[in-house]
Amino acid sequence: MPTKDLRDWIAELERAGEVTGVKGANTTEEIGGIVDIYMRKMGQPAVLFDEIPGYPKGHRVLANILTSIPRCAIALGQPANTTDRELIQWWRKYMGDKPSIPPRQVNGGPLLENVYEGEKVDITKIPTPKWHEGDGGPFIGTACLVIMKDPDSDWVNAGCYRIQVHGKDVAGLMMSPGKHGRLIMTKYHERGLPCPVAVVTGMHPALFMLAGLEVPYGKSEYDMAGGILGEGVEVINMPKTGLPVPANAEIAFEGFIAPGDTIMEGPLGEWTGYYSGEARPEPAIRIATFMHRNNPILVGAIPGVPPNDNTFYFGTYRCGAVWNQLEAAGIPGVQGVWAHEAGGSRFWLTVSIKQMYGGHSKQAGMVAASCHAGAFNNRWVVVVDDDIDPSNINDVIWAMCTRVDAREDLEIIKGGWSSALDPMCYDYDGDRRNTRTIVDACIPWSRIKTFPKVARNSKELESKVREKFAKFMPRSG
Ligand SMILES: Cc1cc2nc3c(=O)[nH]c(=O)nc-3n(C[C@H](O)[C@H](O)[C@H](O)COP(=O)(O)O)c2cc1C
Ligand SMILES: [Mn+2]
Repeated sequence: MPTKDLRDWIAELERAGEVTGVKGANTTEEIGGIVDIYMRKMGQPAVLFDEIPGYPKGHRVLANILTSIPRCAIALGQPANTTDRELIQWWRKYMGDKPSIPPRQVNGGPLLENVYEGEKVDITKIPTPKWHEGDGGPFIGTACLVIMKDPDSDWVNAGCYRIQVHGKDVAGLMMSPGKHGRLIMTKYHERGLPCPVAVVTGMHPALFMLAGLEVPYGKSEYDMAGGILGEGVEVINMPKTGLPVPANAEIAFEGFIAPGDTIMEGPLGEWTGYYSGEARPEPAIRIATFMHRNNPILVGAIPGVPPNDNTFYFGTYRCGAVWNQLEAAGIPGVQGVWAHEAGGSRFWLTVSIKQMYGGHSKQAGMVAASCHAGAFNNRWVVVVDDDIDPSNINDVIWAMCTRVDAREDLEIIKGGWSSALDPMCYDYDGDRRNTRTIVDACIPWSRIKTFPKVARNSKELESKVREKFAKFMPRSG
């Protein structure tokens, strides 16, 4: 059995009613325009575009991929009816176990169905949308793997960094400082050597998820993805660079980044919902080989006004990481964590606790706002009691409306860990910081026994009527 690929995931989405089709939308603005609408409201299916004007029928684009709990769950090998709470527990366990299985070399695969070299390379054959009107051009790499090998060891890194199409055999690559790809590229360039690189799009989403997460320096994302899939990813080596790419991926190309070879790159709307400036010079990939499956599917994970593709998969991962770190810091009674989708999974965290002592809720809020997984770009932390579902924004707002006394319950922390992507960050001489607010929306500890009674089902009545009248229950909630 070949390892699971993108098409297996799409087939599972079809069975779960998690994907819809759109025909006839163009790449210049219509696909992006439609994806923007689908992303805005949670609970919408993924969208598979076909019959794209100017391209052969069957050359498709898949977007709005990981903006639902069922789609994330299926990608991680879990049932479609997994709840957000269960998914967070899955990540917590995953972070503890860190399963890892190395890739397996194979001799061929569907990716080799169409191979072009030299003059014949033309990546513009792939329908590549301009995702938002203000973008600097079409981006073929959003949900992608950028593969590089450390020149000093066997380490193969696969990071997700955006790739802009600049012509039939040129692409731009944007890697922020500190990213593994950038560190590896710098090693080649410091030795005066071109950096070999391969780009893959349209692989099983578990690979994309790992490529977008902070896998430690020196560890291959391929091994980690194998751990999720339960078997080593089948790979073939690209002919010029020898870099391994999944044998059943949809689209791949390889090439070289010469020292000092840059091209004006960007902008692309960011996960914060804003642009961060104008086009800038970034490394150029000169493409030597381009290959794709028959009827290739380009996959997009589009940043933009959240909720977006970062929100759910990254958000549920972050919830697990913050939960683990709260417990590691000695906070008892954590019942739930939610990195709200509208906050791009970083700006807003809700933590639910079972209060056990005075000061417990403030302590939980301070740790959530400062622990490694929660601190970067955070702006709001709301701590709620255990009767509040942290992923239900109505519940959270109700708690904020009825359990907060601003004189006591708001803490403002200045000089927090931030970045230029936060439009409200401020500068200490180029050192980007932000202000964050902790809202203690728990019932005051001193009033916990006398606080007005909540007018809602007891747990007992709730489960009794849910069971007896199961077929009359609303679809969700
Ligand atoms: C959809 C998506 C797009 C991303 N785009 C970029 C990007 O263009 N540049 C970048 O430096 N990081 C980007 N990131 C973040 C990196 O993928 C992430 O930091 C990852 O850990 C990088 O891999 P590395 O740890 O091997 O460097 C993106 C993440 C996602 C999920
Ligand atoms: Mn890495």
